[in-house]
Amino acid sequence: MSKKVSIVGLGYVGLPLALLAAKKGFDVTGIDLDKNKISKINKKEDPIGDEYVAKNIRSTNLQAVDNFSEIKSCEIIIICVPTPVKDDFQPDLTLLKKAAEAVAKNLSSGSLVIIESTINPGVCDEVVIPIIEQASGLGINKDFYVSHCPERINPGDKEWSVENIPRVAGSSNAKGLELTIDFYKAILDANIMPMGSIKEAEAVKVTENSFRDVNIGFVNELAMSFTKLGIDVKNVINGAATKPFAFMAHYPSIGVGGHCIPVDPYYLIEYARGYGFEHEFLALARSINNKMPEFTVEQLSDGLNEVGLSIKGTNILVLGLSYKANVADDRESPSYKVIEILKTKGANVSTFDPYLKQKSTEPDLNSALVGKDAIILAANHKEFLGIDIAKLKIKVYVDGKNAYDKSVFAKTNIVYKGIGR
Ligand code: SAJ
Repeated sequence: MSKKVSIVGLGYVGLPLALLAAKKGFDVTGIDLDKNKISKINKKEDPIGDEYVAKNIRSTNLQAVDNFSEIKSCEIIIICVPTPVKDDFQPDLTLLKKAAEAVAKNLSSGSLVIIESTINPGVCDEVVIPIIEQASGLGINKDFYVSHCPERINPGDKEWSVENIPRVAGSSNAKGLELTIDFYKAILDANIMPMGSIKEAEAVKVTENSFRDVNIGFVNELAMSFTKLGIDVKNVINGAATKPFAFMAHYPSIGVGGHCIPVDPYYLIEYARGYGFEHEFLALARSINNKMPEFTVEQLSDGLNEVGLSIKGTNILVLGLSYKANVADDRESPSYKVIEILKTKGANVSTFDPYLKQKSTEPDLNSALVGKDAIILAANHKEFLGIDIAKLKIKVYVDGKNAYDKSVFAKTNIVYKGIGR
C-alpha cells in the first residue's frame, strides 16, 4: 500500500514536487486555496506555465483539493508556500504560519511534516514546531517530526529539475531525519545530504542564495566602474571564466528579481540582527543590486544625449516584464523599477512581454517596435533575440542583459549601451 503524502502549496515548488512523488508511486494529495488552480490541475491542465508540470501533469495521478481534511490519513506532509519579505524587508511568514496551523489541526500521530519553503535559520524550532504543538496538542519527536528540506527549483532551467537537483535536509531528531531521507531517496534521481540540525538546513538555503546575490553585486559594481573605465565587463568575465577553478561567472544586468535572490538575504540580515550581528556584506550587495535599474536608465539618458535627445517626452519601449529570460514570472522584477523611474523622468513608456501579454501595454512585438525612440531590453527572452536590429527605426538600444554582440549595432546608426560595456 503506497504511502499517503500531502503537498501544501501547489506553485513553482509544490506542484512539480507533487507530480514527482505521484510519479514515483506515492498516493499524493495536493492542497491549495486557489480554487481556479485546483480545477485546472484536476482537469490535467498546467496552471503555472512550468515546463516540468506541462510535461507530467497529463500522465500523473494527482488529486488536488482546497481543504486540509486529507491530512488526517497522511504520513508525510510537505509545506511549499511562499515566504516573501514585507516592504520593510522583514521576513513575511504569514502563509507559512497559516499552513502550519491548518496542517496541525488535521495532524495524526506518527506523521512527518517537511518545510520546503525558504526560511531563515530558527524558523522551524522557534515558529513552526510551537504552532503545530499548540494547534495539534501533539508533542514534537514524541507524536510527530519536523524537517526542513529547502527547495532549489530554478525556474526555466532545462537541465536541472525537481527530479535531479541534489538536496539537503535537517530534522527535529534522528528518526525524523531517517524518514525524511528515505522519502527523498524514493523520489529523487539525485543525492540528499543529511544535515546536523534543522537550523543547518535552513542556513544552507539562505547561504546559497546570498552567495548568488553577493556575486551578482560584485559584477554589477564592476559594471558601474568599467563603464567609466571604458572596459567591456562581459568580455572580462568571459575571460576570467576560462580559469577552470576558483572562478564562477555571474553577469551584471538591469537588476536582480524573482522571489528568491533579492529576498532571502534579508532573512539572514534580519535574523542575525536579532542576535546583535550586522551582515554588512549582504546589505551592501542588496544596495548595489537595488541600484541597477537606476544605472540602466542612466545608460539610456547618456545614449539619448549622444543623439541630442533627453528622456523627457521620448517614446521608450521596455522589452520584458519577467524577472529573467523565458519565464512568465514577474515577482520583484527590476523591469517595474525601470518603468517607474522612466515615468518620473517624463518618458512615454510602452511595454511588451510575450509571457505576460496581459500585463503589457502593447498587443504584440511588431506593433510594439513602431514609433519608438529607444528600447530597453529588460528580459532576454528568446523571442526578442530574433529581432532584426538593422530594421529598427530607433536611436538608442539599452541592452539591460548584455545579450547582444555589440558588433550587430556597429553596422547601424543606433547607439548601443550595455551594462558595463
Ligand atoms: N541574475 C543576474 N546575474 C547573474 C544571474 C542572475 O543579474 O549572473 C539575475 C537574474 O536575471 C534574475 C535574478 O538574478 O533577475 C535571479 O535569477 P536566478 O536565475 O539567479 O534565480 P531564481 O530566482 O530564478 O532561482 C534561484 C536559484 N538559486 C540559485 O541559483 C542559488 C534556484 O536554484 C533557487 O531554487 C531559487 O532561487 C529559489 O527558489 O530560491
